[in-house]
Amino acid sequence: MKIKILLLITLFFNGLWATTYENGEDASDWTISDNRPSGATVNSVVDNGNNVIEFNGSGVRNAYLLGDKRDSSDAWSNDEAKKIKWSMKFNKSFRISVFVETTKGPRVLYYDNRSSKSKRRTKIHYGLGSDSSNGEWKTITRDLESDIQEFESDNELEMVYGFEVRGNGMVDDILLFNSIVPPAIDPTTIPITIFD
Ligand SMILES: [Ca+2]
Repeated sequence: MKIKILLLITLFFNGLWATTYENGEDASDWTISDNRPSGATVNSVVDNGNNVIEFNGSGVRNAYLLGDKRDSSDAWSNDEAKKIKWSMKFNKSFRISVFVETTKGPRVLYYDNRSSKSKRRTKIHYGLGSDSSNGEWKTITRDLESDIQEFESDNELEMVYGFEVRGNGMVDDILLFNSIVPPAIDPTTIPITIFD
């Protein structure tokens, strides 16, 4: 038992359990994937003393992409993680989409401030409730494979490609991980893998 505990701590500090794709300090990896209406911006800003990514445009009519929607040189192409975690602050409508590959083909999981959930063709929707856009920082953790299997019990997650935001607001600390739940501390303060 002692050996197992030590192994978990070692994995934790070697960063094998999670990959951070955003810590808020550099917005240059983001692209504006829907720039109509024009004028949308994405920047690294300081909020409560912490670097975060801020999206400023025409609300949900603009979109901002990290990674890619499909396999490409920009895509995360993470075939190990089954879960995702991010922090966000919105005070109006938003939509966060996670683009993945499954054994049954590409899927988009998207999360917003509605309260329903549904699946239409390759798109799977989960509402996080109106409280998710109350203007305060929220940390969202989703088991992507479970979210897929709730609608497709015989499907499996194969790869995660990227993350898209619609809406005016902020995000921070986007990471993919496996079975160990990340601690409630800023993951940028521990030596985990940073994806450039
Ligand atoms: Ca940060």
